[in-house]
Formats: sequence, C-alpha cells, structure tokens
Amino acid sequence: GDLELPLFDFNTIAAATDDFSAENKLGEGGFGPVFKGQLGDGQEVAVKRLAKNSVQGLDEFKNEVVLIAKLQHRNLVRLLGGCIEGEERMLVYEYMPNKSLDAFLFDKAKASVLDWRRRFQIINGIARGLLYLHQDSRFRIIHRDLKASNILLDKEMNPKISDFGMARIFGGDQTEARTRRVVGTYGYMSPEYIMDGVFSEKSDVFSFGVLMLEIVSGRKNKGMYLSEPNLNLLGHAWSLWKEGKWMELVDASMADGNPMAEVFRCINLGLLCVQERPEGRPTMAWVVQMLGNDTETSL
Ligand code: ACK
Repeated sequence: GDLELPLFDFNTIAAATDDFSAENKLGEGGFGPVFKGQLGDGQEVAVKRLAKNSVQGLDEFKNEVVLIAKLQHRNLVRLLGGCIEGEERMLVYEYMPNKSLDAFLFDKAKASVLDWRRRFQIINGIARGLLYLHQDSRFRIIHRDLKASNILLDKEMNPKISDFGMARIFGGDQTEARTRRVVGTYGYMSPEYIMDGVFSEKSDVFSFGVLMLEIVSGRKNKGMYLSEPNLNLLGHAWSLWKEGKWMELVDASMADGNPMAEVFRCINLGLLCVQERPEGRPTMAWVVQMLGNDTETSL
C-alpha cells in the first residue's frame, strides 16, 4: 500500500552526513551503521544505513519502513523519511541528542543525572509508547525487542522507543503468534518466548517489566527469569520484595528524598509484569493507569 513516506535522494543524505564520515558515525545498529547528519535546513537527523548484501537486513528494513511510516506518537522515535536508490537502503530519523537510556542507566557517573522524577517520567513515557503500539485503533504491534538500548532520549530526556526491525503486526483478533526464529535480547525475553517462540502483548509486557526494574535499580538484568538470583536482577528483586526490603533495590546513585510510594508502586508493577505465566501479567492499559501521572511529595 501507500507508504506516504518522504523519499530523500542519496546525494542529500551523503551531503548531510559528510559522506558517511567516521566522525559522524553514532554506532552500529541492528542492520547496519547509524550516522549523524544535518539537512540543508539545519535539522539534525540520524541515518540508518542498511549493510549491503544482507538479506535478513533487507526484510527487517522493509518491515521497519512499512510499520514506522504509520506510527506517530511522542514516545516513538519519528521516522522522517527513507532512501531507496540502487542498492542503497536508508532510514532517516529525528536526531535524539541524549542517545540511549542504556548509556545513562548503567554508567555510574551518568546515572546520577537520572533523579527519580526523570526516571518516573521515562517509565511513564515508555509505558505510553508501548500502549500506543499495542492499542492504536488501526493496528496492534508487538515490538519484540524492547530494551534499554532501544530507548532513546530527546533534549528534555523524554524517552522514545526505537528499532522496529523485529516488530510484528497482529490483525483481527489475533493475540499471539509462534515463531521458529526466536530473535530478541537475552535478559528481556519472556520464558514462553525463549522456550516456545510464543510472542504476544504479554511478552512485550515482560520486557517492559524488566526495563522498569532496571530503571529503578540502575542494574542490568543478565540472566533468565528467576534462576541465578545473584546474577539476575529479577530473582534479586523478587527476594528483596518477599523480605520487605524493596528499598534496597533502589539505585544508590539517585539522590535521597524519592517519593517512596511511587518507587514502591513501580517495583510492584515491575514484578507483576515479569511473572512467569503470561496470563498473570497486566496489559499496558492497566500499567499506564496504575502508574498515573500524579506528583507526590517526597518523604
Ligand atoms: O546508544 P547509542 O548512542 O544510540 O548508540 C546507538 C547507535 O546509534 C546504533 O543504534 C544511536 N542512534 C540510533 N538512532 C538514533 C537517533 N535517532 N538519534 C541519535 N542516536 C541514535 C544509538
């Protein structure tokens, strides 16, 4: 169908990125390098350039273009256009000056920038972006690779979900699908997805729960579900919760004076989202409602 996607020509993008110079390289994405660029009108952009001869990459590229062209939400990274010329495949996004959440959260020096207000704002934004994906009236999209490195931060540190290369659309009243090609990121994948290739809204909710606990604790989840409590953030969080010591989970690099009721609510919600049984996990609609957006006075 119609993409209604602005197409840039190759020369425009080459000029914007100084011919894809090494200085302009932001990093390596799922299907190729990402470059910083500046368009003629001064607008800063991020350009994803598909690595050539990558068949799987091409599928993911098409998938992302078709999907993202239809998406618009303040918590999703905005696609400005594409470039398809000869063998070239590129995606042009709004530039996110504060890079990924991953880079802040797991870096002791930077994590202190993230006080509780910011963390709560980030959790809320991600929840709303994911709810939009799951619940837009036109489509239901399962992201399948929600993780800290796929959350980008804008100038005001508002979070935007990125990387839709693995996302899938559900039509009609479909609620789950099974795949033999399990793709995603260890530590964020739900048990039913890892073991049986079954994905659904509820597997995204699981990933969101991991993310929420990571944001509160500043710790990365390294293992699967509840095994290896010492390596595994989820097992660790659950033990602390059962012992009533949930405060110990809170990132020490955060300033004191956090609204404890809000912190408590986030940890509680995070643990509900990472339950082993998908049926037990809440929907994103419920999560967003529970998070609310009230501001509490600090204790
Ligand atoms: O963590 P990062 O700095 O943020 O490194 C990765 C890298 O490119 C490969 O994905 C960065 N990146 C991706 N999209 C954007 C964007 N729209 N704005 C700024 N940086 C981006 C990402």
